[in-house]
This record gives sequence, C-alpha cells and structure tokens, in this order.
Amino acid sequence: MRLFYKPGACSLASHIVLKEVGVTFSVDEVDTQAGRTKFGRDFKQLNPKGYVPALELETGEVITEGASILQYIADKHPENQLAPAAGTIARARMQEHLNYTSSELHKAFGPLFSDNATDAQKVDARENVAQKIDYMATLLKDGQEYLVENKFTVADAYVFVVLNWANFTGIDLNKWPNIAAYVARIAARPSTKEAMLAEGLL
Ligand SMILES: N[C@@H](CCC(=O)N[C@@H](CS)C(=O)NCC(=O)O)C(=O)O
Repeated sequence: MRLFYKPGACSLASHIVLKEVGVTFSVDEVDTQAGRTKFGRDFKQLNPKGYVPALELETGEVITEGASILQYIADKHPENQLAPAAGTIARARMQEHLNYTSSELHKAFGPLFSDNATDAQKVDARENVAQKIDYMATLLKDGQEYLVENKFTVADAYVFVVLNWANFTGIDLNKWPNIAAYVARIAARPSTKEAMLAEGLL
C-alpha cells in the first residue's frame, strides 16, 4: 500500500491510522500544484480530483476521500478496534463525526490557508471555525476523552489533524480546555508521533 500525502494536510489522519494498525506501507509526497509526486508519479492519473489523501492498494486500485480511506483501513484491521461495527449506532455516530469534519470543520479552515483570502475573510473564517469548535467541545463533555464510546476511533485521528491546524492559523485552542486536552492526548499517541515525524513535522 502507498499513501499519497502532503505534510500536515488532512492526509496525516490516514498516515496516523496506518501507523495505528501497524501494516506495511510506503508514502509518496505530492506536489498538488504540479500534479506530480516526489517519486515521479503523475498524480492526476492517480487521483483526478488532484488532492490528498489517496491510498493505492497492491491491486493498483486507488481509494480517495479521507473518510473513506480511514474506514477502509479500520475495517481491514478489526482487531485494532478503530471503528465500531457497521450497522451500529456507534458506527453511525463515528460517520457523523467524519462527515461533519470533512464537510464543515475542514472546509471552514480553507480561507485561513488561502493566499487569496482578504484579512476580513480570514477574520470571518476564524469566527466560523470557533463556532464549530464550540460544537466539538460539547461532544467531549463530562471528561470524555474520545468522540465515540470514549474509545479512540479513526474519527479522532481526522478531528485531531483538523483541530491542530488551529495552532497554525491564529486560533488559541486554550479557549476550549477540553479540546486543547483532546488534541494533546492524540498528539501524544505513538502512532501520531511516528506519522508526524515521518512527515517532517516534529
Ligand atoms: N474531500 C477531500 C478533501 C481533501 C483535501 O481538501 N485535501 C487538501 C489537503 S487537506 C489538498 O490536497 N488540497 C490541495 C492542495 O493543497 O493543493 C477529502 O475529504 O479527502
């Protein structure tokens, strides 16, 4: 298996989860602007959508969309218990968190990483992100450490990566002590440290 990634991007969640399950895999860094990878692949051929993450299987098939990749890895390695069984309410909750993160929280950060956004747009984006973090903070009430059944799932890997962007975009997570503790908790996992080290982030 080969993971196509950009350092610190949402692909880091897939990287963390691959480390969690301990499977053998390789990585290839993508220059999404150029549409090429470090090892000389034409990335547009691998993922016509042009963005990371993409996971290439031994069969040559390529899976895209982080939420799909994360659940594929978890389902292939049920012994690691990184996703509740399909058809359970817990699985639906995990998918709720994955979808919310992908379509709402992740996208809300967009202007903060854009060279084309005005200062006013960035102020609005910070407010928008803060409202979404207000919501995330309500999910971790009463000392709950993880989002679903208080056990680490692939949703936590994705939520961690996106919330951690706050630290690079002028949003102080200490405003939400339970969120700051959650991000620190997942950052401390060996899988997270290994993946971040491999991406040159530590
Ligand atoms: N819907 C996709 C979005 C993926 C996405 O936004 N990827 C970003 C990095 S987090 C990307 O590769 N953007 C293109 C770029 O940075 O040039 C998913 O959830 O996987």
